[in-house]
Amino acid sequence: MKTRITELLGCKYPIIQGGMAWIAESTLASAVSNAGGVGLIAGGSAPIDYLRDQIRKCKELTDKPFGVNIMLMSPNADDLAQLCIDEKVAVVTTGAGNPGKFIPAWKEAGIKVIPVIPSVALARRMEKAGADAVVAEGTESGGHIGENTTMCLVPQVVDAVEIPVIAAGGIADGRGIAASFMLGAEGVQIGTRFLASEECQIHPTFKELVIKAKDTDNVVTGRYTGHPCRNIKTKFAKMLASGEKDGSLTPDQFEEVTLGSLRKAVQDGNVEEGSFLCGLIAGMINDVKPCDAIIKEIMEQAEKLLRVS
Ligand code: TUI
Repeated sequence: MKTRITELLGCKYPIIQGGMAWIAESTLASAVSNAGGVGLIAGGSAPIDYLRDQIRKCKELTDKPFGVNIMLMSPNADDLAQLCIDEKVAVVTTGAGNPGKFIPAWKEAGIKVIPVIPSVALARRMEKAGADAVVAEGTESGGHIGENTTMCLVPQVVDAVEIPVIAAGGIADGRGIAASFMLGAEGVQIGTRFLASEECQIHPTFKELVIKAKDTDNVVTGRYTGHPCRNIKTKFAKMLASGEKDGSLTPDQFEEVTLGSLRKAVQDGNVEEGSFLCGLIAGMINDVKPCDAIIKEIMEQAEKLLRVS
């Protein structure tokens, strides 16, 4: 299945992995790239030495293209952005902000730049700033989200820009890819499905929560802080949601109790104090498989539906 995205990135399949903060590291990224997609390592708010180490490990684990996600709210985003240039990373995606100021230097270094955007206005700005493609991310995604849905956002972004569009949010099987292509996307970004992969290094409790999640086991917290995040509906997430609703948690208190909660979920599987960021499609995910089996299954289904093979 050739699209402008497979051509741009030099990959077999038009699938990029979500740049999940605290989660996406070299084992997962290299497994996705080796399976024909494009794996990503999350910069998150990691120390620069950690990210450098992960990039170098990934280079040892795959000779296929892979990328780095820069989370723009990170206090050290400037340093991580420069590291991508120094390490000659093939692809950079960005999240949680406007990467405009970094784009000229990334382009000059030959990096393919793909901002993740939640709106048409930002897609247009990114195209003007020189982005190679955009990920149009619907509110079905896990983690930090915008308000528009994948179904509504993707065709509007496709109509607004000339550069290729990658759909994200709620895509975990071949039907999701086929639907995205019908909306005009030329690739998909998949995050939540890879949480339940063998190569994903999250705590086993996190994988179990993903697999057990039903369609309704999901909640958005933190809208009043300006950083809404989609999570699995654990007791902790329910407490945050009700505290936000009834005013018993101020935004400052919310920030305080969620400080470090991503690490507690990912590394410790701590359901009392961890934030298990996860997309709405988790209800459809029922097993843990290797990344190559996940991608093979998804692509076979998509190709059948799209009748390209
Ligand atoms: O970035 C994500 N998902 C994320 S980042 C993350 S780590 C985090 N930790 C604590 C608080 C917040 C985040 C977990 N999940 N997805 C891409 C994404 N980008 N979604 C929404 C946006 C976005 C929002 C506003 C992109 C640009 C933007 O622009 C604002 C502006 O400056 O114009």
